[in-house]
Amino acid sequence: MTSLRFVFWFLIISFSASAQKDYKLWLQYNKIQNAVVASEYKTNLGGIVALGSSETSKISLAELETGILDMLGSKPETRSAIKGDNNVIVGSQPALNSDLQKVLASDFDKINNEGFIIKSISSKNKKQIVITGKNDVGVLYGVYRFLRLIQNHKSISNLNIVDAPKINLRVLNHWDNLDRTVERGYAGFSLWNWQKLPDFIDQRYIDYARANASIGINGTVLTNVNANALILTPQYLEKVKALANVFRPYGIKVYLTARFSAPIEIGGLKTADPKDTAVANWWKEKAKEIYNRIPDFGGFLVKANSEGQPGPQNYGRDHIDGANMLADAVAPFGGIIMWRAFVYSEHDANDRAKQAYAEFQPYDGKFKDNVIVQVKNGAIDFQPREPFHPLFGAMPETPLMMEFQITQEYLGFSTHLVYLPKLFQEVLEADTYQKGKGSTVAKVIDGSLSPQKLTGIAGVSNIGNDLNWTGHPFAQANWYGFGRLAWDPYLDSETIADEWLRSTFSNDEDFIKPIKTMMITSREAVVNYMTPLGLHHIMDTGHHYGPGPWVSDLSRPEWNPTYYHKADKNGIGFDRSKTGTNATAQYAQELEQLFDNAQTCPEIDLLWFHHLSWDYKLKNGQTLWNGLALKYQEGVNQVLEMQNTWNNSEKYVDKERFKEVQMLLKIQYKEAKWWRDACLLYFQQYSGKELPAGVEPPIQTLEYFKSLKFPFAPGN
Ligand code: BDP
Repeated sequence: MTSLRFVFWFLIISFSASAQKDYKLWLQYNKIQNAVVASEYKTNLGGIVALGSSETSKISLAELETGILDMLGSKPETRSAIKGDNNVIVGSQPALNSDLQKVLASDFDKINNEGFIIKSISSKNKKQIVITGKNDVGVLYGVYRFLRLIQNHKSISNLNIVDAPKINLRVLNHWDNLDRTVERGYAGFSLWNWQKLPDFIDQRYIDYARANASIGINGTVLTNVNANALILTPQYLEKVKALANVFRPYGIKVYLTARFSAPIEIGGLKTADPKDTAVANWWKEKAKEIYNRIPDFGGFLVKANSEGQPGPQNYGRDHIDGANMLADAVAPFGGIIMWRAFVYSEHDANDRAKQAYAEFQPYDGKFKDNVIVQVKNGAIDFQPREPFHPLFGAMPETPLMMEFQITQEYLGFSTHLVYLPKLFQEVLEADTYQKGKGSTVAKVIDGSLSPQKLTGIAGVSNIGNDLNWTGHPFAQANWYGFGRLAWDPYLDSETIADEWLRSTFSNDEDFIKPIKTMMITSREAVVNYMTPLGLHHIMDTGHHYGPGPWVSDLSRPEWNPTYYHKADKNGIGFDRSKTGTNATAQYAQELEQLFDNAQTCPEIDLLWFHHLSWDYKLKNGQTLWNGLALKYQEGVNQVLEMQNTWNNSEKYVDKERFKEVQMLLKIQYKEAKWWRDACLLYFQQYSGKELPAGVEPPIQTLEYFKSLKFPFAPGN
């Protein structure tokens, strides 16, 4: 009996320790076992001198203390004044003494309001480390960066880090509904427990804010873009206020989605026409009401006249009328409007990829100062790979906000390991040629190409109430990586993977090296086994789970995968060149020419821009059919390799997370084969050709794959 009880408690304790690891994200603060590494830190960390008394300063101090305690096993002395040496002095510029202010003056000139300085200085022959910024949130960011250095076993003996975010609005978009379901959410239900708010503050809200602050995210849109007007009623605004109060000390502002027809639905008006005075006044009053409760409310995110959402066009007005009316309502309080450019219509016979550009480009320069236009990274919809959205190269007079999708709607949900910063980096590095060579998307959105009053980046959140937040332990890296790239869009995704792995799992080089390679490969793997060579949107419709290239019977043409791949006896691909829809003309001339010609078009985008015969010769000498089939196989092989790599890492990882990832990779492998077999069998009907050597023959029939139905696939 006693031994049984012992086993039971042992199981409970080891389960919770492991579960906590999953929960703790990249803030593990693992105890440093290497004595040499630890001793450098201990020498440098004699005491902490914390200046400032705001809530944010208290968080900075507490974080520093727990971080150091967990990693080094003892806490530095807290000193009320700078006595002796080897202190960490933590405080904002105004709180520093005049000597320090002088020493750091030129560094302060280099940073903006959210930036920080981490510097080893020697004052009166005493060695100190200063962590400072212009305000307390900057200091907090500095503290997290400092702790990451220790987490990653980097030296802190001679520090000189001066860093500031390059993009001002670094925002998560939660597609969370008021009933706690999450549109395209694969990690459980919404974190926001509206029923218990405002009185019950879940510890998770605090941990969420902390995780975001640690990577520099400074805004959160709490609600789905397919909005519900109820969030704007007093009852819900009280709840929003409670969340805003939790997030504020972490430097995070709250935003809401505004349903354009709210004046009718909750305001009792007969119209939501943006030119109607009563409507404009209703929004002004609503803004006042919100700002009374939440003085630093960020503003609204709006999806209008898109996929059935109401908008100004319902009243014969346009996006400018709608956005500017709302902009006027929040302007007196310093609020902003994030207006989405994700529009396409079933009544428009034009190529869907061209529609957002056609509609929005002529608006360049016409939005009010506090409007930023939010553009998805590609012209269709968060596919495994898309060429960058042509709007990024075509609206120099308008602030454009990047919208990435962190949740993996089209990339295997939370069951597939896909390291998205690799995708994000590809988009950010893409050259728009707007002002000649080197006009990258990153320079467009950070305002360095054409100066902008607002700069921003949004990521559609992959967070839910799953124990590990994101469903897949490695999906945490996508949240982390989004934050890091939002801070600095020029960072390398490999460096980010390195940081994340060290902070989340282990510093052992024998673990880091192969696992980093696995992460980096994972993005190309998903492209290969789902949509190689520029194919796109061939997922099963509605839920987007699994392959559905055969779907052709939906009422809206552009909801059918057949619309996108156009496979027939003559070949496959969407002709967007001059001979087709001429979508290539939406890009700068340099790119237009490059994309227009199949010979010069990058092969990764080949079938995005061209319809080519099955016998078309690829650069490697293979026919298109063979090349396509081999790509599908390559994707499957890559997942197999990922599995092997992970299996070899067992000794570096706690049991729980090791097992979780192992099981998930098994599912991914199964589903990669499903993708390969279903797509190849389907396309083979048109190519009429055998599978090339090296491609495993499918075990199931096409009919079998077509018969699979998933009425309860999550997130739909
Ligand atoms: C699509 C999603 C849909 C979103 C829409 C959007 O399937 O759930 O509402 O994007 O971004 O990809 O508005």
